[in-house]
Amino acid sequence: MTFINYASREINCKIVYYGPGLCGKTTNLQYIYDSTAPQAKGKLISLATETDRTLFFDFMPLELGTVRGFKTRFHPYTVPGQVYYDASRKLILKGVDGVVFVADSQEERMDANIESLYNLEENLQTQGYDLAQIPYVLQLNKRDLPNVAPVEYMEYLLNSGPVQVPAFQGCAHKCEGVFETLNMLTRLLLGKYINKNAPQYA
Ligand SMILES: Nc1nc2c(ncn2[C@@H]2O[C@H](COP(=O)(O)OP(=O)(O)OP(=O)(O)O)[C@@H](O)[C@H]2O)c(=O)[nH]1
Ligand SMILES: [Mg+2]
Repeated sequence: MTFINYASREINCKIVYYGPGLCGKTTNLQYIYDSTAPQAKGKLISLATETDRTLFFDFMPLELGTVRGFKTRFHPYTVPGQVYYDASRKLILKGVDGVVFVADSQEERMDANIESLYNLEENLQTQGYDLAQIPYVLQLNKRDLPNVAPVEYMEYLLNSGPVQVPAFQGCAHKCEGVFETLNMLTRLLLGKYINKNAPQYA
């Protein structure tokens, strides 16, 4: 995605919510949509199966105001988490600027979390991206459920690479942790691109 347009003074960022099936990616986007003022958002487009599983993606444009004279527009997408929709996940990652990895905190979903994170790294690599170089935030979702793995254990499994990323606990279906996660990613994105590329506009 074209990131900064100096002529029109616009910043556009593509954000992708990634993670295993049923971890709560669509729920995050749904709550962002429900809690955002009408003038700041476009239509939420969801391509879903009859059982509300994401078939291709969810998408919703968001305007988050002006930063140093630049209009900031975010374009959050979710991928379908089910293993066999890998071609769609690859397509949706094209032009990505930032990633939210939504992990499912239920103990029995740890293998699925690891597999999905590995799948993310691999799909980024095939397109010439490196997860370690991309603004990236982790959300440990479904913390309200009784059978969750300890946070420290999940951090060890999913966030102990060379670069540790910000991690937030969430209950997306109650909107907890949803905006904390999104705000951190937008801060990382704007920090990375505005500070580096546009100091003359400060
Ligand atoms: N208990 C609990 N349920 C949640 C939470 N977040 C999402 N859910 C529920 O989990 C189910 C799946 O959520 P989705 O947002 O559709 O999951 P998804 O990651 O988009 O799934 P795919 O589209 O198949 O990849 C729904 O019934 C949500 O209401 C949470 O924090 N706690
Ligand atoms: Mg979904």
